Amino acid sequence: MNNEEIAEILDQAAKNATATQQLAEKHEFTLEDAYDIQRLSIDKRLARGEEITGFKLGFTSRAKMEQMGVHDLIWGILTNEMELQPQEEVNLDRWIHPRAEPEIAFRISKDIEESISLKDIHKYVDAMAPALEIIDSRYENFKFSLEDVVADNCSSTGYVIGDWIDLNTEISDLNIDLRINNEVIQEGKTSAILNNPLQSLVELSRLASKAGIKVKKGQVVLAGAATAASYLEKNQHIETQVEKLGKVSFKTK
Ligand code: OOG
Ligand code: MG
Repeated sequence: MNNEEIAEILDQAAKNATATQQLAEKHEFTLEDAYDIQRLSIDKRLARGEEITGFKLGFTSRAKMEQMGVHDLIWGILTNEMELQPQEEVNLDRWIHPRAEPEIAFRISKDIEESISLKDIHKYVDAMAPALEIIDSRYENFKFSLEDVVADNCSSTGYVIGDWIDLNTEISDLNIDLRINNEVIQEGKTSAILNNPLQSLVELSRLASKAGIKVKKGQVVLAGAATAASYLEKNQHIETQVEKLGKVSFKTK
């Protein structure tokens, strides 16, 4: 099976909310193939009229690596179809076995075309916000290898972003949590994300420039979850609270 055929399987699994078996071992694809498959599956979304709204980093914290058993930083692509509005009520039937995780989002203010360093971040990013990511692996039982999860666009399926605030606030060591129906289910520190969530932008700039991809003005970047993710059920209120940044939430039905 070639990369295009594998991309088709993953795209259909996402579209039909039906899990597929893992593919990397059976079809012997490499990490490089996996990113190619990810691009091919995004091309299918673009052909349906979706637009790229940003990027996400994955496995930037130990909590996530340990929960999923994958220990390498990964990156994926976000589209407008994945974006939810704050407080939106979303029907869980559109997904397979969704989980939510608390994140920090950044807003790009100037195109990034090369690898940038931490001290230059403020030239390219003007705001940040509390965010929630919804991940929904297209693989059975939410189990995958590094190659599998990358090919599956890093389980990307939804995100919601709170109010943007200036980048001036120091965010390297803030409390961040995940609340379901007002009960704290996960809690951590933003330092869990690569010691400083801003470092995720440095990593993205390196990976994107190497792949020949521009991170454009107006796009958003999710830094990666600071805590493990939790499964969603119907009729829940899901919220993250991030010290100094505020909160954002959505509902399920
Ligand atoms: C892969 C996505 C990881 C994060 O924030 O670490 C991720 C997964 O856990 O299914 O989004
Ligand atoms: Mg995430």
